[in-house]
Amino acid sequence: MTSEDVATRRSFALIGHAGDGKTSLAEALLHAAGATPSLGRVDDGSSTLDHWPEEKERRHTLSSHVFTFEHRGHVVTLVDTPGDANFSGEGQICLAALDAAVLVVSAVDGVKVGSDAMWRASQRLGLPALAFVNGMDRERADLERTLEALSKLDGARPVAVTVPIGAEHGFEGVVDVLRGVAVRPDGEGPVPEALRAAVSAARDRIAEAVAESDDALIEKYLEEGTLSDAEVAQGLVSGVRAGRLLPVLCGAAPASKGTAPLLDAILAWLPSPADRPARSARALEGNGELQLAADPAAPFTALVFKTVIDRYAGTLSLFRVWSGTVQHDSGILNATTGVRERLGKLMRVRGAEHVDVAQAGPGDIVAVAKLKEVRTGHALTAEKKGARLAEIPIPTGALSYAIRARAKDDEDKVFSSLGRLVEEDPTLHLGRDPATGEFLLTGIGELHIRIAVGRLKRLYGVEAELRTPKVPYRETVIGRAENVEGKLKKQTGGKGMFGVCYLTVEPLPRGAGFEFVDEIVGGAIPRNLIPAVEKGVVEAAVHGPLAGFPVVDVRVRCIDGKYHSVDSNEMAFKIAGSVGFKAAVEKARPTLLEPIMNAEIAVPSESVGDIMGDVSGRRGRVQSSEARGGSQVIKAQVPMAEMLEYASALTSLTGGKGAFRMEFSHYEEVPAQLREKIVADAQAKRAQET
Ligand SMILES: Nc1nc2c(ncn2[C@@H]2O[C@H](COP(=O)(O)OP(=O)(O)OP(=O)(O)O)[C@@H](O)[C@H]2O)c(=O)[nH]1
Ligand SMILES: [Mg+2]
Repeated sequence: MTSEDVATRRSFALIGHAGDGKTSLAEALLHAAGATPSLGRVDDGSSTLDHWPEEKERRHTLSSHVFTFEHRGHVVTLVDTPGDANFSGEGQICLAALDAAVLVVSAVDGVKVGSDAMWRASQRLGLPALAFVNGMDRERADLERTLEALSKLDGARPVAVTVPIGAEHGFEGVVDVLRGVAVRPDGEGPVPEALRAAVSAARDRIAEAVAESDDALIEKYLEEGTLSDAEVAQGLVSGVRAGRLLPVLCGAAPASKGTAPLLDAILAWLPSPADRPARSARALEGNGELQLAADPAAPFTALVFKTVIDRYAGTLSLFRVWSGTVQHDSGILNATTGVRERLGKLMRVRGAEHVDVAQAGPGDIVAVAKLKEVRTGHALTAEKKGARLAEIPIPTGALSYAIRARAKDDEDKVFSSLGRLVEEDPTLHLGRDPATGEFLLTGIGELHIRIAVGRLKRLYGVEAELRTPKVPYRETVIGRAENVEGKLKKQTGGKGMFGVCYLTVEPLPRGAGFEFVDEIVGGAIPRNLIPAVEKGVVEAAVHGPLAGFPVVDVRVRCIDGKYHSVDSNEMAFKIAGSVGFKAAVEKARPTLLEPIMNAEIAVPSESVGDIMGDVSGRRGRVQSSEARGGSQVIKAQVPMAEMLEYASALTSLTGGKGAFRMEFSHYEEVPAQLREKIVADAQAKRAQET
């Protein structure tokens, strides 16, 4: 692969709130580029992207889907991500492997929680972006209001680059402001007379925005009051690639209105891999930190951002090449695990299908089958002179259900199949409750977990049962306990065991985690044995003394100790640490913390009163209520424990017309009465087991 080839690569994710039209837009782009023979539609199940049966049935994207196509000398990879918060973690992992984002928002109700969450995720990664205001053909569509809402997004400098022709049911297409042409689904034409002034004003606003984003151009603009077409075009490219400008297009995706200009903008304005900042990586030979550019001649590095279970090809790993060029049938190294692997065929992904390619270079996104130990997030590299890119962080969920096989005989198959699903979706986690020994399936929300169980049945023909979700309570202290002794003294036969530590325990702010501070002076505990005290403390913190939940937001200071030159060893100090920690926590007014969720509930206005009452009944705090589109949106903070089966409650309160999403916000102390009940339950459970 050559540098000229790298310049032709584009990759981007479609991001936004559920139902705002990402998949419809992706289908329109693919069709406009000639990548699909007919226009796929979400509504009749003909979408190439939403290809899971569950997606066709629910008409929502449940996992990100990848499609690579060629268009006008470019190789473009589009990733359609799910808007529902239950599945957006997986979409965020994909963002880390791509060069740009296209934010899709609704012309009717503008920026919603899902738009905002994914926008923030793309901003954290510094991704250049375009925005597409979709649904211009719908009643109450309003571009100006939506632009206003976009300008409130963190770090966004929106500037409209298309002007709508007609409105609502009469929406025909758009004027591409910079080219000065009207673009309708049946072709291009002159700007309608009635829109001349609006188009000219839009061009002025683009020039102004471009000038403001560029120090060199602002001077000229202030002097001459305008910029040349070439300056505007160039300024727009550099403004977008540097993340300083957000060009906003508009249209109606299923009708292919406004979508052709978006395809042009993707090729013209979004960055090629070579336009992105270098990524730091750790050299595997030597130990230096490298800055890796998208150089096809450099050693191969890549990130695995997705794992797909394919019915025919088995498990596929999708990776994005950052540097170097890799051939099919070549040896590589998993830089994360140190395991050597052999790549078989390299494939470009086209929805549910794949086509072979001989090689892949910077910016290319390809799939390979059956790698031994490669997981989503891992870094791959060349066998020689390799480097390790920072792995992609995996967002995890907080809602756990106990899960077991419906039929006892299926147990092995259920858990091995679940293992594969978890490999495919790393935001799901299968673990064991240490207190009860039950298997727990942890995910982002109820729907996330239920869809996984549904897929288990469809893909592997086995049925699993879920039981009431577990709330991930935490323990902490609200007081201080000073100088609490932790002691182990044993004399059995010859050699004894001896270790004493004195611990002070104090609260830390919420979310601060767990800290151990070594304040031993004068060798009261020998240096080499202090880590053993810490180990004992950390292990004891896994199951707090109150109800067996992990202890968080606590600082443990080891301030003094005693040792014996013969009888002291690591084991003795570890036990002393653990004994001391438990005693200190019990003296420092231990309490329980519970997860609080940010919930956003959209309902018809006649249900608002009922919903608010219900939220208060769930110990929730309503924070705002505002009209959006045809519905009322209530934002509230509610304890997770009260929201476990909210989906069905909402359905009955609103006759099925409500929608909600929620995500973890923070931990708060559990009210005293409830705490007593949770502690009593935990103690009863423990008593039952022993
Ligand atoms: N009238 C109109 N309907 C649209 C438009 N875009 C999408 N739709 C419809 O809105 C619904 C949702 O569209 P999708 O493309 O599935 O939305 P999405 O953003 O992919 O949703 P998720 O996959 O859940 O995140 C479908 O019924 C589409 O036909 C539009 O521009 N105008
Ligand atoms: Mg979709």
